[in-house]
Amino acid sequence: MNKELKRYLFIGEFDSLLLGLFSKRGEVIWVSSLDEALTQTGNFSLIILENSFFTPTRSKKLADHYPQTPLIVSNGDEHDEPPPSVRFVAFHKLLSEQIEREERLAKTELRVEELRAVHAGAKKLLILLHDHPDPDSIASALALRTLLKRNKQTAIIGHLGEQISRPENVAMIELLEIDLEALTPAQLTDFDSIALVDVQPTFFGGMQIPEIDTVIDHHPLVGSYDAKFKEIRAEEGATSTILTKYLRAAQVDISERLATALLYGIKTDTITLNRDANPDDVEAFTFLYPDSNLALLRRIERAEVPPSEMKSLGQALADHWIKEGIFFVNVGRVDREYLIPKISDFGIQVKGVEWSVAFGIIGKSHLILSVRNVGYVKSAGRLVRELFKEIGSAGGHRSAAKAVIPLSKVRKTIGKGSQVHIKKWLTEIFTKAVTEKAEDDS
Ligand SMILES: [Mn+2]
Repeated sequence: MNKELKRYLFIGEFDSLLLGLFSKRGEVIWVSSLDEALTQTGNFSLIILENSFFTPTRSKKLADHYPQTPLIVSNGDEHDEPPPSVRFVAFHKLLSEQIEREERLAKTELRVEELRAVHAGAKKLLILLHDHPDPDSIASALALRTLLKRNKQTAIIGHLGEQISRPENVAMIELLEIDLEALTPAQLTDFDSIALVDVQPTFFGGMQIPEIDTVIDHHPLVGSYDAKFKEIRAEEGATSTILTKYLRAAQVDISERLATALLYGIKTDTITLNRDANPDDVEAFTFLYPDSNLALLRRIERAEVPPSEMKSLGQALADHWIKEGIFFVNVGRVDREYLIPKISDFGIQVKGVEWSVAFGIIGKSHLILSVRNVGYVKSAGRLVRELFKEIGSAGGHRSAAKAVIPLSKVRKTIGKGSQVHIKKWLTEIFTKAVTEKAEDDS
């Protein structure tokens, strides 16, 4: 993505600030007479005439001399017979958009420089993900590694969870040849710099993790912590969107592999731009799309579900009930955690349902809940935090959230730990929370 060199010819009276802004985008030549304008060498990308300088004769001479160059008159006035090849542009409008865009890019580029400086001295960098790495987190890690001009020797992408099992994620890692390491907490001290993407330090709960240098995430800020570089953008649908903006601002070449990963990251986190997506996500998606390998993406998305799991899926769906517009599913004991969000996604499609709550028990030790809603009701993330923050880790976005609660805490809270009791308890607290009048919900 090499930017071609732009050359601008300004003729007439212009503010120096405006010329300064254009000079960031290319070379600016500023003259005050037609003779000067006609004696320039080389070609221009654009010729901009100031309103009072414009006459049909002058513009004709310019058009003859620079036949390849568009002429813009900074004038919103109507002309009876505008000469061909001259565009009268509401220049102030065009300019304000340009200026905003320039400012945004310049600001983001400065952020990238800050970020690079934070990790510049590190011999061994760790890009750490949450315990259940999903496409958004994996793509963001790849993007960060590219942005920091590092490779798999100088920047490890790791997580503290189990081996990855969700078929689509396994396919993504295999087909895009991404090296992801399952680490133990003790190994964290092997690195002299750590960056978190798609997760924040507070997610790791009471676990002792070393000092974190960088946090880049789109989940709402949870708790307080220190980091040299923090970019928390809860308005974005995916961390991949934040990293795509960084790569664009820094004019980094995005390989097909990286574009495909980022596109998939945005796609899964926003359910193809349907959930919690904002214009930035759409823009990043549109930008990445032409450079992505769509055939490969289809292979990732079509990842096979093991036949043994069809049975779990069927059994799980059998144990469902609907109350107050909430679709509940007790998935029961499962080996593969990804079945729970999968079933929750399915539940929100049921007619008349506004909420979907799927839950199951993993490893005989934890109750996992996956919550979805239709988007125009209370925030799912806030709701699960309010319900479970005292007894487990809980959080998420407006329409998708998750909670992980140790079974010991469940027993302490409700006195019992059987599935019958858990079902009753969750039905009660969710119907109450969902139907309760919202005090301050945004
Ligand atoms: Mn994410």
